[in-house]
Amino acid sequence: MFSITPSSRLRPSPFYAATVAEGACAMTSYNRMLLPTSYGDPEAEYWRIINGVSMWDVAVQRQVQLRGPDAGRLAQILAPRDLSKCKVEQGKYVALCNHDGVLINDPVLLKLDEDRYWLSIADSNIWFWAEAVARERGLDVEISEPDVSPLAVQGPLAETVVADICGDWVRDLKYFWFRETEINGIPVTVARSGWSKQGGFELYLMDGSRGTELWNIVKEAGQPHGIGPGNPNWVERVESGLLSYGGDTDDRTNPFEVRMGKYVDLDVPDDTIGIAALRRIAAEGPKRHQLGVMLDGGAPAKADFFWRDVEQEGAKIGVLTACAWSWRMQRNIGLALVSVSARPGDPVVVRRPDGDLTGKLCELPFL
Ligand code: THG
Repeated sequence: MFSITPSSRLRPSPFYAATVAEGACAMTSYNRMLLPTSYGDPEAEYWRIINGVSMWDVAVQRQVQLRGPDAGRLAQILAPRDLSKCKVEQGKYVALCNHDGVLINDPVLLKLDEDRYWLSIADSNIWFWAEAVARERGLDVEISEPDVSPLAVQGPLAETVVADICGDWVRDLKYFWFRETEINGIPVTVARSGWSKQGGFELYLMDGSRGTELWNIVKEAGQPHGIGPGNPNWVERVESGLLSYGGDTDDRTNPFEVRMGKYVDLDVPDDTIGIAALRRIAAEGPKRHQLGVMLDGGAPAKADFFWRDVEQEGAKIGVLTACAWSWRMQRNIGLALVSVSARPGDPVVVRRPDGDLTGKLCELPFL
């Protein structure tokens, strides 16, 4: 159909050569990089994550490093979640907001040291934001992008594979905790995390010249367990209700609307960006909420109807932000951002040019 024109604006992932060699055949854009999204057999890629183990190039989850005496202060100013008890080698999922309480990114924050943090970001430029906030507040902290590129190993057998590579200590890592180590002399940070609910790890490669080498080590260790290449899996993430910043959010979405309220602490210091707005929204109650939509019909619907209007009795109540054919549920399921007046169990119509779909709202996650 078309190809992607190479450009020095599109930063290559250290795993780019390896993913092309594996047969990557579809890519999407994310943080001004390319993210492999398919190796040609979506169903096999899906079942590998559900039943086995899969490896993904997620170098697009770029790191914004905060370093210096005020790094911790800046982290707390940026993130409306209490970080005062966050330990070195611990990570936390945080909802970065602007001054109006609008979600601008949902990174994993990693505390590497008392004076060094990474924000492992979703698809928006937090480097500019962190830099501007640090300068405007007169903080003693340096913002940079370190040479760090995550490789995800996900699925029920991921722990076995990563333990074979790194040792049994990885089995004791708690969710979002991490440790720096070496694999065959390659510097990596190993974290128990990843964008799936099937369990797994992320190996943050800290030497971009060794991507193919690390890829091949993981591939070889995973061979006995049927490892194969995959992607931040769209179907699994809809089933599990994992948020896609920018995919499920618009330019006025706040964390309470998209089930991130549990990651917001209203008693963080008053100088945390957006906290005044978040306190007000929490008191008033959000106007929209994210629910699932269980769609009728027993065949996969064409997956081209994102952000379609969702209606109830002929009136628009919100939008469908994602949709997938669930192989486990054998039906089309979607994520919707709808008015709080719409409740689980309500029948809805999803409007699309090639035919409306009917369905029912439901609680998330699906599975
Ligand atoms: N790993 C790393 N960086 C990332 C992502 C990742 N940056 C971008 C993007 N993903 C950030 N978004 C998410 C969304 C959800 C989760 C992690 C990152 C996640 N959520 C679980 C949930 O919602 O159930 C658990 C959260 C919790 O219990 O604290 O894991 O994947 N490095």
